[in-house]
Amino acid sequence: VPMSRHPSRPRFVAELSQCLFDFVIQLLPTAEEMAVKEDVRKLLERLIRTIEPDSRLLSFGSTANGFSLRNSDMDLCCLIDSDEKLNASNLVTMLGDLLERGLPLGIACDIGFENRLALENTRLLMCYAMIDPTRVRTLVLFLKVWSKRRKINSPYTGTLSSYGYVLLVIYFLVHVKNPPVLPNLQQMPPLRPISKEDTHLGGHNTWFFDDVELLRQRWHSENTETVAELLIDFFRYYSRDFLYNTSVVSIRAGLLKKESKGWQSEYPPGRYNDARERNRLCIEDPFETDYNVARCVTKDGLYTIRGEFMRAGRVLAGRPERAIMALADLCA
Ligand code: 3AT
Ligand code: MG
Repeated sequence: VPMSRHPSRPRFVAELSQCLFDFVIQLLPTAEEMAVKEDVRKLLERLIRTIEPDSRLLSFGSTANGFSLRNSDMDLCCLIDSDEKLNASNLVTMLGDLLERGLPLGIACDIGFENRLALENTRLLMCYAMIDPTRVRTLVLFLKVWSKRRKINSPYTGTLSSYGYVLLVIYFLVHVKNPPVLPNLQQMPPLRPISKEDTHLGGHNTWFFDDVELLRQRWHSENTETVAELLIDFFRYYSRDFLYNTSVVSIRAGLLKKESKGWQSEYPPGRYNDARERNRLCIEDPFETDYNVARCVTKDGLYTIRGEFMRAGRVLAGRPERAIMALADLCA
């Protein structure tokens, strides 16, 4: 029997899953890179403490949530625990000088101050990643590489931040997939009563179910789709089904309407930065719910992003001979 040049669809999809794992694994930071980053964080923290002894320097973003790629920047957040933040401006000056001159070992980093919400949303994403590490991490990391290679991961020029893409993936796994791949950590009943002081940060409710060990014992997804099946469906959903003009992605509450958040284009189009331009693509921040994470996405940016979702869908729906070729084509 002659071997078919075109493997069957199920075989293609199975092969694609394997390729996605292999592809993502070689892009992960090495243990050495992680160790160097931790050394740099400690060094900077020691420096900061010479000025403000009651301060801490914590890592957030991809370095802390398990979604980092090799050689990615490090996001750091400086917290001052004392009430009198007398030295804060000295600290900012000192860090500014330091970062301008460059850090040891060629590590690039951003340092922010008192960004406690970012620390919490980092922890939320990390918990989601830990519930189903293989599927969640592979999907997220692949989409990060893909969006960078396709040049649609640039909030400064009108496309979407990595954080935005991660929220699209989690929304898809919690609210679109049926049965869901992930539970909604912000809507699960707490194990014990919680008080408002414990859960609110600057007026925002930051509570979520964070006992991942317990979840891994008790929560099992009925969804058995492979990474490749999920990826193909992700591209289908965001190129065909999601209603960009009227809908808001919310990992906290599911699908919302722009109207219900006052994010529709109710004003006559002005020339600069009017609501319409800011809210082309709407992704609600999990905690800061009046904040649209995708507010930087412009009309052109969204057009490009949607075009890329469609292109990816086409590449994977076609009958490529081998999964590895499809992946190469996808990220070309
Ligand atoms: P890269 O590896 O740097 O591409 P990342 O996972 O570090 O991706 P970002 O650099 O986009 O992601 O964001 C780092 C963190 O900063 C993630 C989140 O805690 C916070 N953050 C970023 N953008 C926003 C935003 N628009 N609203 C609120 N928090 C944000
Ligand atoms: Mg980052």
